[in-house]
Amino acid sequence: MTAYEFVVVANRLPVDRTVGDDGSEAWRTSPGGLVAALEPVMRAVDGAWVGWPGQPDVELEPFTEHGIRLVPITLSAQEVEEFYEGFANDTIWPLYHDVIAPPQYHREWWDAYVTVNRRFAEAAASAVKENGTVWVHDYQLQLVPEMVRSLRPDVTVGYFHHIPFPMHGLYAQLPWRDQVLRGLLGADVVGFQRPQDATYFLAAVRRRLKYDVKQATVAVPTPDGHRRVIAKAFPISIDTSPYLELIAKPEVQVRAAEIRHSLGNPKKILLGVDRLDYTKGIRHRIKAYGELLAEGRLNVEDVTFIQVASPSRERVDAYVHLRDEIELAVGRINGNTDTVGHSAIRYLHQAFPREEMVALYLAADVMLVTALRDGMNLVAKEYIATRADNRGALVLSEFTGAADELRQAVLVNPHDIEFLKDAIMTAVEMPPTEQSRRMRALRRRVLEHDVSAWSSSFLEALASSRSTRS
Ligand code: GDG
Repeated sequence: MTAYEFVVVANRLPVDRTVGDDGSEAWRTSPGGLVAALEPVMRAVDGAWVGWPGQPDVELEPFTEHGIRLVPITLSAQEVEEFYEGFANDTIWPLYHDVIAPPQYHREWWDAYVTVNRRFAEAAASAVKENGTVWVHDYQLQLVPEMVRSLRPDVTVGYFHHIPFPMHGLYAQLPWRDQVLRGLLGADVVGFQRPQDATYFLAAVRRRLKYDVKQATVAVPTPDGHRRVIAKAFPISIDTSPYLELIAKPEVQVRAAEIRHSLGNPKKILLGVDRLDYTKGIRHRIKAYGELLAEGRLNVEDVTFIQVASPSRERVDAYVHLRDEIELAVGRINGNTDTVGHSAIRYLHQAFPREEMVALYLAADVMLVTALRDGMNLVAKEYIATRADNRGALVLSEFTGAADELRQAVLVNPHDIEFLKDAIMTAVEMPPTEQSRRMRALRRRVLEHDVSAWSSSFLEALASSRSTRS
């Protein structure tokens, strides 16, 4: 195989397979921020992307799409169940989000995790050039850094963790806690969303492995001395350009006006946009809103709340239950408060094209981001990017990575329903001058610190770790 200077390893390839009416197959670049951030880097240095195409038992040779070399990894249906739905999404995901849902620990899931991580590592190790760079992404692949290092000691390895890292008291539950730490420490730089995540990781390394930790540097023992590993925060952001382009399009503006009109021209539109996930605090948000209506602090004739809950992980039990709970709560509130002409909550269990999402952001007077735990939360940043007129208000949970940066949002503890209700009222009633004062500062932050600033800062740290390597 041709070898590449820069290899990205992520659970998913940055493309989705589409099947046309005539049965023909094609690939469409998925519009994620990660692709946008890495595309320029990959083009500049000749890169490849190792990942799973998203369907079981698909065996594909490496291919090039939109100028990116793609190296597909095959997962069997059983591996999708045990590695992806099981260990990644039903063990690590709930544990790392502070046990909001109970993590399931199964030894056969762990075995599948090790097997699949090795497959990714082997593909990356054979795709990368001598002295090249491998950048591994996220919690599905925590063992890959160490596996790549042992296969290819010449290579520089980076790892970025997109979700939170839990405090030691919770992390210690993981039956394979030491193996996972060793897996991550195979990287030269381990990046996290918040300084707090890096602190928890370093504390776990110190306590469990007894390695020497000084500030952000871990000394990992090797047969001939030690290796230095840097662990620190690199808060991720969005590619702002497609958002700025879309809000300037007349058809998107017309669509935003149409949305407001179709809701009966409410005085205020509230919006939530999330994958349907128990970490996102959708139930808390609905409860608070329902109580505001019941108490008469909000009136269904004046406000509408649109909740987009895009389908996610639908084969994992916790997600099936969550969907039932949310739909029950929405049905109750609408049943109790709707009038013939006005609906309290427009609940959309659907995924929409980005144009429609931007029209929704444009239409929304108040954005509700009430996650109970979230690595960053890009929705908050996307909403801000679309507010070119500096109007609108963001209610933002303290438990998101975004809250570290977006201090001018209306910050809230979503567990405290009274506080959440007051925060929603503050946002609904915020005078335009106050909206504008806050939004200016928020926009400055998001536009300056975009996803390319994020990837550059990570890659600079990785390059300097290489130059100081002993
Ligand atoms: C993980 C971490 C971290 C959602 N529904 C639709 C749609 N989306 C898009 C949003 C946004 C993205 O999905 C969701 O990103 P978030 O950051 O909000 O959350 P996670 O999916 O949990 O992402 C998170 C992130 O990784 C990056 O490091 O911030 O903390 O959990 O871009 O707009 N997009 C479209 N239709 C939908 O229906 N087009």
